[in-house]
Amino acid sequence: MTDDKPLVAVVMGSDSDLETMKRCTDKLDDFGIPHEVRILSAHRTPDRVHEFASKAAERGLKVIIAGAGMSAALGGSLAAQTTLPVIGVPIDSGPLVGMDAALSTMQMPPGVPVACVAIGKAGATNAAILAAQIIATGDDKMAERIRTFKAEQARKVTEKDEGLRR
Ligand code: RP5
Repeated sequence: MTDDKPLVAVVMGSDSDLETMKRCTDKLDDFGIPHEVRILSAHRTPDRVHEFASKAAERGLKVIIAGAGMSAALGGSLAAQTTLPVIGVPIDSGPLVGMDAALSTMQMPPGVPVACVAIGKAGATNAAILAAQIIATGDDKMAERIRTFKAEQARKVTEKDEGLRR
């Protein structure tokens, strides 16, 4: 996290989601994206969700990432109360290990979209990359960082392939 004004908010339903969502904040750090982290629950602290979501855009945030498990109403609840894009990360907590959260996040009724990424840590990482890509649509430096990230990712895979073939 930096001292700059946050562009991304990483919101999660419980501190039990922190370990998973650390993948997201680490990746935002890699991209140099200033972000804030909040614990807000759609069902346990609905008033605080409203307070946060209704002021998020005017505070200069560009993207909200919402990690939540089980019935996972957080992404939808935030999306209902902001014009910002909301990316939902289904957390693999609870007896259904994230399938419930994935369906709750992706199956938003028409009119209130939540962009749903993969369940768990892979999704938390991808949420940060997707947020970076959204920001990059209006930020050439961020677009360059994403190009570099993708090239580096490809280089590592190619190196492994060539290592195996040798
Ligand atoms: C959801 O319920 C949270 O996002 C978390 O994944 C799950 C369990 O929460 P805790 O009981 O661990 O606080 O709201």
